[in-house]
Amino acid sequence: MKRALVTGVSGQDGAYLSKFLLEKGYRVYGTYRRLSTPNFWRLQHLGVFEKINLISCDLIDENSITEALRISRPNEVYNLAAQSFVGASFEQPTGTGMVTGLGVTRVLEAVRQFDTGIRVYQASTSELYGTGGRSKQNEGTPFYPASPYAAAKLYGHHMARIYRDAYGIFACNGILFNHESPLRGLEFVTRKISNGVAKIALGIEKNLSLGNLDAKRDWGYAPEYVRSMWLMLQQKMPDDYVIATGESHSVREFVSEAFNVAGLDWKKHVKVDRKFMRPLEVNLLRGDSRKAGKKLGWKPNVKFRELVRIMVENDMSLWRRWMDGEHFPWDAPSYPSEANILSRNLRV
Ligand code: NAP
Ligand code: G4F
Repeated sequence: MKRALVTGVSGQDGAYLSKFLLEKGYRVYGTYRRLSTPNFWRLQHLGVFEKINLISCDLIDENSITEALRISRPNEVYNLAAQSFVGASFEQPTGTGMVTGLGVTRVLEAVRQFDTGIRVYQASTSELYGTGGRSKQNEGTPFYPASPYAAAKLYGHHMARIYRDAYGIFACNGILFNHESPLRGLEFVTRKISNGVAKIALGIEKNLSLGNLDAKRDWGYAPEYVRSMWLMLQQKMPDDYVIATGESHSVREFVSEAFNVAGLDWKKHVKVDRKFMRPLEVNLLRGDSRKAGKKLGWKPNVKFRELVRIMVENDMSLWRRWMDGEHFPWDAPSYPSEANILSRNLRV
């Protein structure tokens, strides 16, 4: 039986990937951080919580990474753990560098010392392209990161390549464009919108405050994207791949489509609040995943409109069940209104 270690198992991708690997017959080990309140709702939601071997580990603590490798003795490591929110990286630039950047080196170095035969997937990102993009971005497009998050990820990206070239470690960078789902964190714009629309449609809230509506993203469906991570580690040779839908839509289009699903006019409910704008913005991401199509046989099926519908209908259905008195593991009811969270822009 193959063994996989997934760092960041409590996150969106960690949850879907674990389910995928269990279905493939893997023994799955997942690392989680010690938090004051445990955060396993996604694994519970997917019905896989009991099937995963959980190991406490923090990417700032190298001993905990070595210990995770010793306990799991994996064939494959999927390094998904990160401070993954671009907005927060402007507020915590050094912390983001320590986790999202140096954390990668800690994982790679632990692998090098423990067993160089372990295959490593590094969660790289389309944010690496930053402000430079105009046409479709592929593996040859220059990187020009535009946030502390992206700069940290670029460092991790290069370290994975360096460990591949220097030590022969089978390390792959998955340059994944934005991928969303009902399990997306509530601070990311798609889920913020789908949850906001559901609450407005059900009369729980009246308005939704957002930042830059003009930014464009290439949004895909997370359960399909985790398959590409696994495919990368099954190849003969390690390599880096862009994973994307090839379509780009603005935040405004996402908003309009999401309110449509609920039969509402977005213009009556959406306010622009500059507190949700970033000091530097990535205006346009649109990926070219032809290499992944050709070499991995990977292609996306769920496109923009279906993705929006899946997310809005899911949040509406869960809020209805919750209001009917049903209680289940879920993030939305305990998530505070972002109105109470000050941004650095407004603190000065
Ligand atoms: P996510 O939902 O934010 O999950 C991040 C995971 O990392 C969580 O399990 C989190 O644990 C964990 N984590 C945070 N800080 C940590 C630390 N110091 N030590 C150990 N674990 C830590 O992110 P995601 O959307 O699943 O994304 C997975 C990875 O892909 C991330 O590296 C992200 O940067 C990258 N990525 C994501 C996308 C996307 O569109 N989703 C696109 C490209 C790349 P807690 O639950 O305790 O917070
Ligand atoms: O949903 P977002 O926060 O995602 P972002 O910044 O694109 O990053 C995500 O995708 C990356 C891949 O490209 C990952 F590497 C990263 O880990 C993360 O998963 O913001 C999307 C866009 C931005 O342009 C943002 O300025 O939406 C804009 N936006 C407008 N109003 C907002 C809001 N973003 C958030 N989070 N909240 C708003 O109210």
